[in-house]
Amino acid sequence: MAPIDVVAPAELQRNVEESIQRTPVIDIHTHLYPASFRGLCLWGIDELVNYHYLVAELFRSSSVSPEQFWRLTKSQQADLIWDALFVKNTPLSEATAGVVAVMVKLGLDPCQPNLKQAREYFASLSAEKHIEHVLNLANVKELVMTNDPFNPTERAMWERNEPCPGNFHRALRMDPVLNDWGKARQVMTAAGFKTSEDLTPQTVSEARRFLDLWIARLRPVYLAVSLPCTFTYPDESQRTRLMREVVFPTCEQHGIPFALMIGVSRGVNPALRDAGDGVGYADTASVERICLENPGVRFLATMLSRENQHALCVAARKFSNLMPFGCWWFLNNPSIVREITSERLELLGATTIPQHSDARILDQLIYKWAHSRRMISGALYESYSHLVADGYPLTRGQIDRDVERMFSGNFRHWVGSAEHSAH
Ligand code: RAT
Ligand code: ZN
Repeated sequence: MAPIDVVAPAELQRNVEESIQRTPVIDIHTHLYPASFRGLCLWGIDELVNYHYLVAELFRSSSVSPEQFWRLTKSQQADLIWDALFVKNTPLSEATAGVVAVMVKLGLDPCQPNLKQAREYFASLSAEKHIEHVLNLANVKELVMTNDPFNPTERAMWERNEPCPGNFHRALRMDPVLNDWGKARQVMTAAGFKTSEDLTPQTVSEARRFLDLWIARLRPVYLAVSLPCTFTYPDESQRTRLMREVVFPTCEQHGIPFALMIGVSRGVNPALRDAGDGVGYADTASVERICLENPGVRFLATMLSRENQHALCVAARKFSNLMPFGCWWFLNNPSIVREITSERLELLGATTIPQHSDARILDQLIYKWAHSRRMISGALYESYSHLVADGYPLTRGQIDRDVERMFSGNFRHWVGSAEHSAH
């Protein structure tokens, strides 16, 4: 007998959409902070309009130079971007359309000639209440921050033991360790760790002790790095040795996954600062070699180039310790999210984490998740409709189970008890 909740073909699309809308998500990579982190907790219209994705677009539609732009105050910068991209242009790009979606959802008029109305609205809010409101609107129940002990402002917050609510998980980000050992060393040395330029046995054990200390302090759900598109593993570099001798053994010992974010070309146009990074095709075979060499470590991986996505899926078919996640940064556009999600569903079923927001400004959760949900829903519906067309009796329970896995279950399973065992 067929199960009672088999979905009728005519109801399939609506059922998938409803399941995607009502299932809360764990946003596994953001740059958000709780209100207790004051200056690091960004929200409101000036921050939204000054998002570096929009700064990059400004110079295509205004004659202002980057040098002139950086001399302005934050609100002057926002005024300029608003005028150039929202008043004198139609907000067609994903980053501009996102601001419109946020404003409309919060009851603001996205066609105003200036930001006065929006500024008044945000000035009347409290950070704590607004965080709660936005998380509810976006249906994000938990999120993972990006926590950088090499950033002095952030380091000071953790050293002061600022309170951190339970739904803001920590991720220990260690870019300097693997991309700029000189900078990492300075921070370690200032904190009393005895490291040298060369990776002597003492340096290796001190670097591990530094990570142990920060793991104890942050109790992170994963450790993470972003790597350039030129990244190869193994190679003759210090980075390979640091990965092999410091990072991977630390992950294995603590039972904490490692997130590889590969494919950035940093500072392609340095005058644009944060907005000046680009993308490049990277070597997926390096990810395979890392997974092969470290069967005791669980890896999360996201790659920035569209051209790397298929090979990353194939790699995940070979290595059960590899979890592809998200459509990162320049890939977080509806058409590409749709394409990548379909590719993953076809190659890996529901065993991936389709998206993270990368939100830097709290309010962005609203549009990033609304837009991603729309596209994930389309891709999932398409996969199910092929299955149903072939005669499979798909049930509502199965739809809910798949969505729950992709939105939170897979991540929860991957990080396991990392947060607790990191004590
Ligand atoms: O997407 C972004 O905002 C980028 O600037 C980066 O932060 C990137 O996501 C990263 O984590 O390095
Ligand atoms: Zn990021």
